[in-house]
Amino acid sequence: MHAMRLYLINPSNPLVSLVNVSESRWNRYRVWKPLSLMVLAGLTAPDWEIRIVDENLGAPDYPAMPRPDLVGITAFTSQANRAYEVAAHFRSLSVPVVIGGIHATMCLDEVMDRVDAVVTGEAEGIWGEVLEDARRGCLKRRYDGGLAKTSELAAARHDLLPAGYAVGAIQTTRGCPLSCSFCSVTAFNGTQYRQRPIPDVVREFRMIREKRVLVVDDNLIGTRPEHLARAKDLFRALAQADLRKTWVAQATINFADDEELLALAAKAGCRGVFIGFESPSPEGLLELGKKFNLVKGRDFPASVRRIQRHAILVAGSFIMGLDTDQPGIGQQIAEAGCRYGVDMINVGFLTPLPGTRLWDQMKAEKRIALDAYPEDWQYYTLNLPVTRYKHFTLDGIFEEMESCSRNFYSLPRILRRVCTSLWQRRAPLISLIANLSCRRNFLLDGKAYAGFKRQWRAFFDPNRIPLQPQAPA
Ligand code: B12
Ligand code: SF4
Repeated sequence: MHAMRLYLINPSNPLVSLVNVSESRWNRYRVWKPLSLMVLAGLTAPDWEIRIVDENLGAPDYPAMPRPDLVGITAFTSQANRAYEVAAHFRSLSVPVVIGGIHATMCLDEVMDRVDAVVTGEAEGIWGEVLEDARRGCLKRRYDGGLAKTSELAAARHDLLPAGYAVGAIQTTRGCPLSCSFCSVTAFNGTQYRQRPIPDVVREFRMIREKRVLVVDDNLIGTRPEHLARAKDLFRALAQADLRKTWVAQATINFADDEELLALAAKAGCRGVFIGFESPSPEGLLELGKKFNLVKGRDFPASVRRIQRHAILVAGSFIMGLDTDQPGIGQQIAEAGCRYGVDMINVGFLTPLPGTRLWDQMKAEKRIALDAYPEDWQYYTLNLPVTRYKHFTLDGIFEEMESCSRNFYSLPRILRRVCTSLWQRRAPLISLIANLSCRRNFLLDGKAYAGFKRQWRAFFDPNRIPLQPQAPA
């Protein structure tokens, strides 16, 4: 029996400024590893010869590569177009192609038409069967992995990608109980917060080559007392293992509420946390269903300060273009970021992603402007406006984004933030690189937007994104 050759491919979308290495050297310091493919590789029997292709490092010359027996492609929604291009290439060579991941799960019918097999849900429970069927030449059209038992997760293959990534990746929990209206996580990974056994996480952490790690969990510490207790145990175990690694993670603002948790996180190597503030106004938070941020008496600046006192950087995430947002929102978000005292901000346009409550609402209200799928998926990067906003024109909302960026990422403000983090011994170098990379990415987004508008003028029906604001139908 000859060894079977498997290519696992992460398609790239050049419109995602965050992963654009060729145009921003700062992004070289934060090219994120495609963990889904590393996990799939970890689930693959040793008699398969595996190659992971991360197109974010540059697309290879596929025709020059040896012919594989099977191709597996992952795709977020914004990567779907490119995924179909790559699939078409391999199918033209009669190589079977299987797609999995969030887009395949949410847009099953569309994906089915373009590949040989689709895996919906999490792959752990089903990937072995897919490989066996592929080996026997009898792939089914559809497989469903459902939700995996986190006690049974295999370690990802951290050895397969080339060296040169600045940051490794690991996952310690899945699912989020909070179910915000714009977010795909609850729809895909469920409301139940599932935690991996701590010894498994520590063992896998050791396998990571990079000194810096992204913990990809959507909500590292969870929401309930038992979640927090487990997070503390995890941090104790990581500190005890003395891994000499630093890491960044995502959490909700309750991360700030427990001094012991913060001290343990810092001791375990935590140097940064992404926190979803989402909107500077209570009305905005209500609109997004982010009630967790509306807890009475919550003092954001004090919370941020408490986290930073443990030498942990805080990145604040915001969404622009809500029905409750009015002209001036760009400035308001920048001011909120400064007032809260965060080290950087990440702002995206309100974007209906398939499978979310926001998608259902926008569709029902006929407000999705870019809906010529699959071509238009490439614009679902959160950096480009794809929908009709209640109070903004197309140019208007983009100007708000520019004003936000110009304000928050002005050089004097960057300098002040970096000096403060130097003074407070809070990873000033990371702060500097992250700020410069965000500043550069906003400029790239401007370029992408100019191209997008040129195309829009040339090809698109002028009624798709009106130049005047439109109230919901
Ligand atoms: C880390 C992360 C990133 C990283 C790294 C991405 C990467 N390539 O690894 C960065 C920061 C670059 C990023 C960027 C973006 N992200 Co992001 N990201 C995540 C996050 C937090 C974790 C992803 C992860 O590694 N999960 C762990 C792995 C193991 O799980 P998984 O990917 O789901 O894979 C499992 C299954 O899906 C399945 N599977 C996946 N692929 C395949 C393929 C095959 C063949 C098979 C059989 C199975 C299979 O098997 C795996 C094991 O069970 C997710 C949230 C989440 N919970 O997934 C958001 C998420 C995926 N991101 C999202 C978005 C919107 C984006 C951006 C568009 C916008 C942005 N600015 O953040 C960009 C787009 C990037 C691009 N086009 O290249 C959305 C995607 C929604 C959607 N419908 O597409 C998510 C779900 C967050 C959300 N709140 O909604 N992201
Ligand atoms: S935005 Fe964050 S808190 Fe809200 S559902 Fe998604 S992962 Fe959970």
